[in-house]
Amino acid sequence: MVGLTYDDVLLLPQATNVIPSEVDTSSRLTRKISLRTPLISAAMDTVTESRMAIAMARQGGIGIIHRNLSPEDQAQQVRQVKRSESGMVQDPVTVGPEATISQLDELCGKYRVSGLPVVEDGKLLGIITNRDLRFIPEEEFPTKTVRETMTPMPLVTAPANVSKPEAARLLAKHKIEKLPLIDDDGRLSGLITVKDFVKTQQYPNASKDAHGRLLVGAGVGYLSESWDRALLLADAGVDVLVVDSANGEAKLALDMIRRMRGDSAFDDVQIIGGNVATQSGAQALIDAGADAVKVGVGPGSICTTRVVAGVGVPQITAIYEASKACGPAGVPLIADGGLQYSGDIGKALVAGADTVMLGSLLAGCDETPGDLVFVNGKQYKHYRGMGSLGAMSSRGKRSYSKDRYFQSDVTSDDKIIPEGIEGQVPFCGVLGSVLYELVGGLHQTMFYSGATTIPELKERGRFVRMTSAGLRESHPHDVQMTVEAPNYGGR
Ligand code: RVP
Repeated sequence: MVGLTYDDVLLLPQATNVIPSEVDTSSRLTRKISLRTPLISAAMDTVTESRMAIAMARQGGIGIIHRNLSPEDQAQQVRQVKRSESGMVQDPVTVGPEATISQLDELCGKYRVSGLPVVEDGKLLGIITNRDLRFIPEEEFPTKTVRETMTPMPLVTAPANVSKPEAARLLAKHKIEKLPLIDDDGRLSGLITVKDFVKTQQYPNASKDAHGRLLVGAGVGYLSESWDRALLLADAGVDVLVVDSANGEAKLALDMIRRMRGDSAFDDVQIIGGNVATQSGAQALIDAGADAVKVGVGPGSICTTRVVAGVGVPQITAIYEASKACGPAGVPLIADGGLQYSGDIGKALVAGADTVMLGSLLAGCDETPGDLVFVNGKQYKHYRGMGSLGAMSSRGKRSYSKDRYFQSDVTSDDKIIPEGIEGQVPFCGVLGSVLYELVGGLHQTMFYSGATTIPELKERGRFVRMTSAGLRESHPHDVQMTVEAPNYGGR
């Protein structure tokens, strides 16, 4: 078998009357979930925590929260995404009347909210927001209570079944930012905020669940302790769980998917299995009950599996082979790792993928975890493989991701066999502008291919294989680049 990857192929230009800005990039993430933007941010500790997941979902994609965190912290990250914006917060964070302003401040910081309903024994007593705190000196925060400071009932409220237009009317009429919803006994049953209305208009493509909350995924392992982690995440409202393994065909990983699929706790959760790189690997995941199959063994920019273990399949061939199992079964395929340019997205889709997962292309964004690093006056962000020594070693805190590489029994850091490296990528600003370039590139692919939808692109796309001279010709050549383009060389 010959193994080809992104740099080995190009898509043939075709007759077209498609206008790039009018194409529809919606595609299936799993059996039950579709995304308007077929992009996923990788479950890596230098790529996806709640901030990134929120930004991805707002743009119509989805983020998978990494699992190099305690189960509680990971579930907390999921909750932050689910609470970040929605038509209505069903289970709002609240504060008790006897809490101090310092405690309130901590809660608001933790949940990234600007104010909270004040509740005692389920009953709404009042509301406390930035407005109430504006004239309180900071020295008084540790002693002043919420009861002394809040705006008490009667407040403008609405019943739980209030319609969206009516809620918007009440917010506007009373010039308020938060509308608590209460039942006949005055018990708090939800909260609508003006911010949510603004966000809905600002991000019309956002990926949302039936309650208007942003979609989010999270990675889990397959060892016995992963079961409790998965239950915690399901309880936190996660939409998608990715059973995350460097060899998705390993019996333990398949058993985990089978067990989850057979348990009603995961009825509302879509399960992604991976990673595999062959038809039989994809078939094994489908047979175990996976709702999507993730493909990629060794293509990642930070991955050394192919040289350390000598194992892997170049990514275009891996996608094509796996799609032979996924296509007939109607199970979506995720192409994970190895994408360097926007043009690789269309290549992955034509090879058989439905969505793509990105690490290095997003790691330089403002929304990723970690601070900016300055090197010779240029700005960078750290980016490391989950199989790197740094991610798998304890270094003072526990690593939760060693089992991705089947090394969870390794107790000392000098016995780890890394399958990834640690590095940095240029800082590239906010995710919104990076995705604008990536999705814009996909629009162009669709124009050249004469496709107005992703299924049409998958159907119509045809490859030509290149030589190394063809690849050299594809990139700028024989000219010294003086200005970096935002989607080439400037990242
Ligand atoms: P890339 O987008 O090329 O940076 O690749 C990201 C992908 O690489 C991840 O989604 C994951 O599948 C894989 N990965 C993460 N860590 C490692 C490793 O340490 N080998 N590989």
